[in-house]
Amino acid sequence: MERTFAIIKPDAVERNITGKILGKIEEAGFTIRGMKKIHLTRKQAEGFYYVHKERPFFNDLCAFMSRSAVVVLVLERENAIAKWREVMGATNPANAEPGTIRKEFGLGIEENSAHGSDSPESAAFEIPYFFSSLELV
Ligand code: 3AN
Repeated sequence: MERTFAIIKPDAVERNITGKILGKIEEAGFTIRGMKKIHLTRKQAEGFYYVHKERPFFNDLCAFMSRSAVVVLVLERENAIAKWREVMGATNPANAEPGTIRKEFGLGIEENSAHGSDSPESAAFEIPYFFSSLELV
């Protein structure tokens, strides 16, 4: 069993499609080990995305991620990291496979509805950024 970290991003929470995305998570066989709705500060968003701090889209991305609430999750299943990225689809919704979250719900390359850890190292940083061990069940 493996754990990954996921975010339902502001564009999706604002459009009241949190439940639709949770449905896809459950249909894909993930067990939700942790879940909460939070409104990130700008500083918290910058800390989360620090690996992208030199990228041209960093400021816009942090403004977007802190503009309204998100739902953060810890998901568990076999091969969770790769599987969740498959269920989300490509970063740019235009390139995402049919049936993926980003294809169905994403608005663009930035407002792409969902986040997922891209490696075990990322998951090991991202999960404890948001959850204490007591919050994981
Ligand atoms: P992914 O989320 O698919 O792993 P990353 O890690 O390359 O993609 O990018 C992190 C986030 O930054 C993306 N989820 C997206 O919201 C945003 N992003 C990535 N590339 C761009 C871009 N070219 N322009 C604007 N935002 C971007």
